[in-house]
Amino acid sequence: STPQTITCKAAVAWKAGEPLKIEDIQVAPPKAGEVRIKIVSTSVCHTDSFTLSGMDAEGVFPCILGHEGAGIVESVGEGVTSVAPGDHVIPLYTPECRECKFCKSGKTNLCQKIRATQGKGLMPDGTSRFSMNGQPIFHYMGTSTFSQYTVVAEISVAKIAPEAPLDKVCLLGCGIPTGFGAAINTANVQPGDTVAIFGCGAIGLSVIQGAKYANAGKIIAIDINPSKFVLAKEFGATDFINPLDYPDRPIQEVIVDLYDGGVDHSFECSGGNTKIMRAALESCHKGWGQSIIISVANAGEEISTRPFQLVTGRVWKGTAFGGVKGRTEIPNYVKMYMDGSLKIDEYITHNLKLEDINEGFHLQHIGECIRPSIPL
Ligand code: AHE
Ligand code: ZN
Ligand code: ZN
Repeated sequence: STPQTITCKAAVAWKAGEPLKIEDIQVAPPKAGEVRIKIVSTSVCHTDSFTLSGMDAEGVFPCILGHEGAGIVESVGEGVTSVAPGDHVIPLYTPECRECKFCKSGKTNLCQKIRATQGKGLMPDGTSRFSMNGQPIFHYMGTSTFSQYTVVAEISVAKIAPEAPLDKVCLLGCGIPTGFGAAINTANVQPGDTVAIFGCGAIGLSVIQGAKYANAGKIIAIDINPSKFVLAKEFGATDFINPLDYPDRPIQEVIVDLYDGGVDHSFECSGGNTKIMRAALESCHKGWGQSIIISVANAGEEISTRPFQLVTGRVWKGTAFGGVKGRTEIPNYVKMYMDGSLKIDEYITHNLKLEDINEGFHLQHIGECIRPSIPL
């Protein structure tokens, strides 16, 4: 039977800086190459509140935010072959078409096949599947998981094992692969390496998890909120530094002193603080230390350091979605969770209803919540 328009609940971002509002919206059927998904669970990532704040250069309103979700395929458009109704899936904000220059390069996960329209809040054909009483509503990051139903491109869908609990593996939509992949793919942490993690939220914890998986030697957790060290330790951190304990010295100086000239790898997971990005770079060992920028800074922000830092062998890098090619690799992250070699449950500090999603944003902002799990 031909799929029809669905009316369902969604959290709509009407305007930058305003709380999300739960509305009954319309979700059109998937067009050719598209997939309509019944979202079962979503979480919230800092980037959702970043875009809602109005600081995202690509933010368009009204839109439906959300990019950490999991669900079940409800219907597929013409020509879709890789998934079918009933399949359990995770929507991907970094797609994997396997045929664009980027996908074929073997050098990056940044598939560009639909990047232009995705950045404008539209499906690849330049239109939206979301509306409310005839008024179009924009998509977000190609995923829009704050809705009971969403439509995404086929290349933006990772098919996962049906046994996996969707209220947990929804976290594999962003934070966990981003941090874990930054350690494994982007930095290529080696056994015995010394690693520093600036910021111990969901991303930092995932870097810690990845560094431990790679058998790093010292794993240094850095945060100004020492309550974060409890989970950091559980995830594998060996050393703990609160920069507020060193009010008279830049933290990079402290780290270079304490760790024999600096660390092999540093990871900036601070939520977009460009001063911390600099401190992370300057904590690296002369000659080879590399620093990975993970978080998203406000529109207009710039990073700086003395060029001498790079001349003397430190390397500044960045990563999106941890370098992970989602359709190929996310099913393996699900398997690792199922066989006990990847932690997910420990991140979920709150269970919230969709109606309370603004509270989730708030709790995350004040550092109370690592990740909420929100059933749709
Ligand atoms: N739209 C922003 C940039 C936002 C951004 O950098 N997004 C990250 C993912 S954040 C996940 O929580 C990303 O993957 N970027 C790669 C890409 O292609 O967007 C802006 O500055 O305009
Ligand atoms: Zn995210
Ligand atoms: Zn591609």
